[in-house]
Amino acid sequence: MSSLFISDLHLSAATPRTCERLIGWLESHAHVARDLWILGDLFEVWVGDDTIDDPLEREWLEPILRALRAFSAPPNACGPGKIRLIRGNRDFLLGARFAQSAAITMIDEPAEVTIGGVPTLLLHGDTLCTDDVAYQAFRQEVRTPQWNAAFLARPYAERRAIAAQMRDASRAAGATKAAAITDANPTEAQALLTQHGVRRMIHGHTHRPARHQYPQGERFVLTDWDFDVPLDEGCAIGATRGGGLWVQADGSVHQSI
Ligand SMILES: [Mn+2]
Repeated sequence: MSSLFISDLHLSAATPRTCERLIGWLESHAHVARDLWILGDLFEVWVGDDTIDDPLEREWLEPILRALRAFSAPPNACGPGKIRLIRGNRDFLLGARFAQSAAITMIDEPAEVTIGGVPTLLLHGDTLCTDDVAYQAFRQEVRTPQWNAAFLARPYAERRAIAAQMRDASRAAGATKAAAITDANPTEAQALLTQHGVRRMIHGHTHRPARHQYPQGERFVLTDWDFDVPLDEGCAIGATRGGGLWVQADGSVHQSI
């Protein structure tokens, strides 16, 4: 039995093909997976667990929640906890009600685990992008319990409007940043491997799937999923692959669609 890793699906009402793809993928992989790790950005945006009550969002979200629950249900597994999720920078407000609705166990990052006999560090990956000083300052601000509580206390519609503004600002800022700035910093990655005493690291976030090798160990970057090409963003986004990383019981790693 394998452990599977996926990230950066960025699901929303605007990504019906990616939603459909994930549902099919979950159905076809449930019986071969010992566990599934979702390493952040399952959703394009998450302004709070009351998203589940929004009739418009429910339409695409309910089938996703159902497919996630089915992955962990008999005969695929004997109870919840088969799927573990680390929050990403887009969906860091995922909470307990979502976790229960999807039969998912939420895990704080970085998570030190042994996968296929190999000590492994799991994280979303945005913390590795230390060259993006402006982003790290923003992240520090919005990831405090105080910011979260104040934001979640606002009305749902207001939270959605703020999230849309933040996404537009982030896109505008991202357009002017050099590619190297928004990638993981290799020195930071190597320091983290040493600090945690692990030989392997798996993360997403950068949408630059790769296997990097260092003296300290290796770093796998997961691919994002996007089977919906937004008309206004061209084919660069549509060119990405989707799929998961498999770690077998013997510790070997395979990339799959
Ligand atoms: Mn991300």
